[in-house]
Amino acid sequence: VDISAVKQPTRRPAPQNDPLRWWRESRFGMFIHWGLYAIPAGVWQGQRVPYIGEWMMFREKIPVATYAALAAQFHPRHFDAAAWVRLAKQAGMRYLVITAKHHDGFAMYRTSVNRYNVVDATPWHHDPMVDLARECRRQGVRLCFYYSQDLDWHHPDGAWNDWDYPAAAKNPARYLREKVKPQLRELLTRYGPVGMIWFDTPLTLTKAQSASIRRFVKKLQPRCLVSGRIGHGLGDYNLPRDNFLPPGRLEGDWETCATLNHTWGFKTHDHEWKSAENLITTLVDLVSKGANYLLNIGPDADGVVPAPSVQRLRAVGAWLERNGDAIYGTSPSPFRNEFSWGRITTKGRRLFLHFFSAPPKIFHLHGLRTRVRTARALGDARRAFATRQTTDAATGLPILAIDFTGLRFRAPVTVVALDLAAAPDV
Ligand code: H79
Repeated sequence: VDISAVKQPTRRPAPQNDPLRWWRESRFGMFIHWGLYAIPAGVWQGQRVPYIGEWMMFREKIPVATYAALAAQFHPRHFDAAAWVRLAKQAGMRYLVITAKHHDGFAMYRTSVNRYNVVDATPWHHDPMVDLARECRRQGVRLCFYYSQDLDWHHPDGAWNDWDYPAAAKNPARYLREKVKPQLRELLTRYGPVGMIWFDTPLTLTKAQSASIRRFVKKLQPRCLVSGRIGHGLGDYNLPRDNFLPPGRLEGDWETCATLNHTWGFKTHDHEWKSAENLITTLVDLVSKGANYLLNIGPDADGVVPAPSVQRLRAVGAWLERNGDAIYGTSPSPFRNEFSWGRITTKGRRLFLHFFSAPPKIFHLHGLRTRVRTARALGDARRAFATRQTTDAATGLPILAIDFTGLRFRAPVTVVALDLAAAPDV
């Protein structure tokens, strides 16, 4: 394996009071899509509706009155905020982003703006965000709210419902004034500190309108982050498209949001789950490229998280339990990002080699100029592997040889930490 190092620009260290700091260090978060769409769960009038579950209303052009009637059936007897947050903790996720209002316009929290919300319109009469806020505080997970600021298929002035409301009559400024801002005010004043508002799908709002939403958030909670999909480059960090896995190193702050199967909102018949191995290597890959991983669960209408999701998240958590040092608070290494054998992350004076398969007995890493003190596998610190640093006579490039005799490779990713005499230089 030839691993010639190509120098990459390194990220500037964040000042202590940078509001992005917790988010950068977290690297792994839980996305939760939960709303009325969990009731039809991908099936409408006996037919399976293609596409993601929470887009049901749009796909079927369901009239507002018909869709709103779903609320009468929403009574999630198994909702357990403590269990959801515990699952996030067990998975090693450090923040949680839940749909406070998705494109269907239904508020999953107590709002005074209208009666189209989980407290007033359902037999449950309960605000789950109160419980989640309490549990996040108790268990040490950052609470964040997803809020669809542009698409709203319920409000006459919201974007994209032209089957109930003629597009020509829409007044987006009125929608922002009557709904978006008053509801954001509620989310930012009633649940304690909010880590971020996760805005989504900018389609119609102008730059001035997006900027005014951003200012509104920051006025209420100056340290609350604003996701990249506020639009017009006004977010605190960048979001590629849903489920996007970047081919290489990214500059700046990024987050990939992704599903566990093929939908965000629960669907009865989507059983194609990504494997735990896939999730772990994806987490490593994203972090090595400078992106956070925001991984979704879609609880059903009873509040139950699908068992395959639970099982996979726990497997990721078990891996992070041993290898979290190589993920949390790390940055992409100054090396080229993708290696045939795996990935590299770095933190301070440590370089973490993430092997996707067992390395050869004598492994070579080219280009590292910094002296290596020790090489140890994470989760098995007893054994230090012998290292030797030389210079390639032909190219003049430094070569590090690591003798991996006795290394026990544990699938899917085994991490070897290199303690360096200084921050890595290539
Ligand atoms: O919340 C999840 C999705 O519901 C949301 N983002 C994640 C986090 C999302 N919003 N929009 N999209 C995903 C993609 C929208 C795709 C579209 Fe289309 C392409 C809208 C219009 C063209 C496909 C074709 C859907 C409707 C028509």
